[in-house]
Amino acid sequence: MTTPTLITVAPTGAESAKTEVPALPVTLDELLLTAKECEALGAAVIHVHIRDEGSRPTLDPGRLRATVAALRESTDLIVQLSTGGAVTDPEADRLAVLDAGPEMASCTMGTVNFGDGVFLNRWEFIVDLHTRMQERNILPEYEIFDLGQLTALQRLLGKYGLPAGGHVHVDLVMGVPGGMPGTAEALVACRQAIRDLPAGTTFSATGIGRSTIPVMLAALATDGHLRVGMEDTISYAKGRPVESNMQLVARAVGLAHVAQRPPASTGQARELLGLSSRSAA
Ligand code: KMH
Ligand code: ZN
Repeated sequence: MTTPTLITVAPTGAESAKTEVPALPVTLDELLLTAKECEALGAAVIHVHIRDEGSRPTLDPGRLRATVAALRESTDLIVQLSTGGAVTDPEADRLAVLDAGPEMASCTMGTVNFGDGVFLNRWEFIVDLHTRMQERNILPEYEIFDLGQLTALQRLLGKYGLPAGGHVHVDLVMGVPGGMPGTAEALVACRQAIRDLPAGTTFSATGIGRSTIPVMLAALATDGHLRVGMEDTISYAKGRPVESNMQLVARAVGLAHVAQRPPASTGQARELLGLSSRSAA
């Protein structure tokens, strides 16, 4: 039986400025519209970064809670909050993201150079995020920017146990300047390392910028799932800015059909991720 394709949309991120990328959803209304349209096209998970009234990245607890509530109210998407935030966000604020009670949250498995910045993820901080998510019944998406971070994940699970519910889900973030390249070869190397994680581990992959297509094709060919969106990709093709997140989701849906692995519904996605038998925190 073929595995359906879990499609995650990451619509906003923390890196692009609204002034430079006007199609970026930055207000709650823009985010909700994007979420509903992407769900209708075939996305099942939304990876959420929010912005303040000046369109700057924020981890404001009130705004995060309101965002989770509004997305739950108007969509059936699995809401995954970013605990990565922006490279400048302090650890305490990143941990406090969990207080908004999402169904999922990201947990990056190591420090990585991130363009001109450093995305700092100390071991103790990772352990804190992992154990707090266990306590609150929040499913982590382990973000992997480099091959060795999969070994760090193996160590984390060996020492501190599986996430609540027992399912492990990984997202390969490829092609970040400072991380692993966004190539089929690098993805296959990660795929091999994922085999050393607990049985049933699922993975998605995203390629930053122009690596989006090779990464998507390689993920589809190796039983992987897809993450797409304007957090990672703002050029649809050379010289063609992305018009909307829907355009990226539609392309991923099309490729998933070509691969004969149609998009997972939100219900199928919850089954795949072991979320269907539990309630959100
Ligand atoms: N914005 C990056 C520094 C995550 O969301 O967890 C981190 C990031 C990863 O986007
Ligand atoms: Zn993110």
